[in-house]
Amino acid sequence: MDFTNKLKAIWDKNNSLLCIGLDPDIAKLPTHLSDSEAPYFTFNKAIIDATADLVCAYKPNSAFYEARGAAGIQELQLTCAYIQEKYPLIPIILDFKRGDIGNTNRHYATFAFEYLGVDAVTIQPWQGGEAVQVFLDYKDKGIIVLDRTSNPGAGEFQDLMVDDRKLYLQVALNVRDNWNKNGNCLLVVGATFPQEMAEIRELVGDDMIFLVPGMGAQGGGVETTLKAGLNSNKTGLIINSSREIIFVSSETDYATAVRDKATVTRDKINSFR
Ligand code: OMP
Repeated sequence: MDFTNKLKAIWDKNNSLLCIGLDPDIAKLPTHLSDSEAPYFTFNKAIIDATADLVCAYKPNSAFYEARGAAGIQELQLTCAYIQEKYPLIPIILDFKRGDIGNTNRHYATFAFEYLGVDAVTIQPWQGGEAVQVFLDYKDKGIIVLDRTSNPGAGEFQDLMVDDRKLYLQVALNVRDNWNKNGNCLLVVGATFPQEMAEIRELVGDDMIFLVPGMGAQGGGVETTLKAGLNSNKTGLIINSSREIIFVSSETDYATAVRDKATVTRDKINSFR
């Protein structure tokens, strides 16, 4: 099943727009895990088992694994394989924000789609459609393009006026009209900028799905996000939260606390749909 249909099915099945970001950090892990052989995988596994009926996706961010070298990459691979085997209905988004010339992108895509076998990736649009075509050609995979990011300094380039429109609106329009021929493109739109999110929704219409980071630890609001980004089917959003959920407790029974936090977050999101 392609990424969009897999996502739509799990939105319905789990009644959830919540994506949990699997961004482990050795300094923040429950202390009893820091000495274990595969601390990130062990940590993730418990979180996945505790939340698989509450989420619409998991989003491991490659940076947290790459930082630990070969061992980290192996734990990323184990995490993806575990989800694929035990919870095959839940899509995996590899957040790696890659982008280079086409020949190099081919190898990034191979890592994500052939080696890890993930369902979607985040990419940056800076080098243009010709360069990212190699990602777009994976028709069954979700290609999630950075558009209006959640960080405080996002506007430095993204807000620049280009032909009477801000750059993030030009990117959104270009993705919709030129890159989305296979219907597999999504946009990253931060929860910290609801006004910009509303403008993008208005411009691109109902069909484009947004990956929304920035809720929780970065201060994005639930109500403002839902108001700005929902489409007319009351979906259209993958709302990510990482630190606020996964590090809610450092006790040995952290998975129970994670489940409680994820339940509250999912239900809060649903209360504004
Ligand atoms: P928390 O702030 O802990 O919820 O984590 C947010 C996650 O979303 C991290 O993995 C970020 O790298 C990622 N992210 C952003 O925070 N802002 C963006 O604009 C884009 C992303 C992303 O592509 O997911």
